[in-house]
Amino acid sequence: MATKESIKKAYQLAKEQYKALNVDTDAVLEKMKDITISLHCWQSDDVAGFETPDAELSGGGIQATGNYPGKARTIAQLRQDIEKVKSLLPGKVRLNLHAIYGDFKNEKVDRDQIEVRHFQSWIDWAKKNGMGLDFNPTCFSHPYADDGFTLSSKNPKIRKFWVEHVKRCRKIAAEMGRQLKNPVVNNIWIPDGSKDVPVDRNTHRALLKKSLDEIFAIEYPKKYLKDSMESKLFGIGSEAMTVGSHEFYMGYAVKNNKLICFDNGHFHPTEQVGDKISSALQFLDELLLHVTRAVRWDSDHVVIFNDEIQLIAQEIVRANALKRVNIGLDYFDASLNRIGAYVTGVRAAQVAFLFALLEPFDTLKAYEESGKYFERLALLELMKTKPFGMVYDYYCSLNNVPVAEDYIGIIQKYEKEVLKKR
Ligand code: RNT
Ligand code: ZN
Repeated sequence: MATKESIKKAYQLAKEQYKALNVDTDAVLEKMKDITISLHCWQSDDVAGFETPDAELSGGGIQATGNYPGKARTIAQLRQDIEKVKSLLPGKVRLNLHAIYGDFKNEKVDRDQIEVRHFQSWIDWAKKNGMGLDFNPTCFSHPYADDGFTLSSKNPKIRKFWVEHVKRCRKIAAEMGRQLKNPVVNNIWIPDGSKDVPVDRNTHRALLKKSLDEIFAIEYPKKYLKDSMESKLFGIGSEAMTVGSHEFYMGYAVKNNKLICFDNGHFHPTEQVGDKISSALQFLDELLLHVTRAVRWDSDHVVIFNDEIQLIAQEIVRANALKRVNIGLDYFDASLNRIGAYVTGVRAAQVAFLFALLEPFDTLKAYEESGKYFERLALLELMKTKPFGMVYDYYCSLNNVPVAEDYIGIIQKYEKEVLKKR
């Protein structure tokens, strides 16, 4: 275990190295305070939720694989886990809830019946923990999602049911935002699509548009609620067509001044979400990110510090858009310690933003503008071996959370004392 003193010493050395490139590490650490990561509640229990005691993720083309012991089975356990995660992270976090995580108290509440009261204990918990909340309608794991269409269903009864669900979610989210004095992003993702080549894509998309128009007919103040929509390329069982494609939601968001959510697992494997950010920001006020790691497909692996996430963070920082991008995570790996999955993923995301903030952007830009492409390339490569880990360690130390590998032992202890006993 490194001492505070040695961490500081290492930081001083790092500071000098960055200073030589005109990068002020103290100022960068100040900026890290502006980076809030929204923790997706669903890594804690493999997207099961609390509608019934034995609920499981089903349908929707997403899958949690693995059966590592210790998943949260009650609201109390989930809260305990999130509090543990929070205690191991520097920087601000919010909690991102799905509608199936309501406090239903053994009552059978169907999705078209949910109300603010089912989430009041979450609002109170968030207030107590000084956290903002985000929200999501749950348009999967339900008999009415079994035929693969929800908001774009040709069955009027099914479509009406889901429209009602999402309307209620917006109402709940706006009330959360009002009580917490902190806007809640309500992100709509639907699994709608078809396994084989359909002939009538058009009607499904027209129905989705109609449903969204109905859903958004009620206006809520932006200071309480931000509406977002998440596109997707394909899912298991919807390989041939996804109704809510990128073009669909981009068009809808631009026309109606909504947020678009980029999940970096939802595009062709060589497409880069990082490259999309400065395009979308020309036309939209704000974005939402679902930062994830796709391994060959939308596999929702734990986020790591890879090229993809580096580019996402760099493009946000380079475009000076930290205030316009809401950063959420989205993965659910059931094959490893779930608390570890959270902390490792959030730390990787934070390191990506720190790495981006430590970039000598002005120098790089000057090289670019004067056609000095070798110099630009060389400096970009050099930045990869600069001691940003020492800066991150110091950031952890300043925030009184475990530094470097120290969090591993703490999570092992939590596993032994808490998770294994569940
Ligand atoms: C699914 C989407 C969506 C979900 C969550 C649980 O492909 O990424 O965001 O992962 O709503
Ligand atoms: Zn997502």
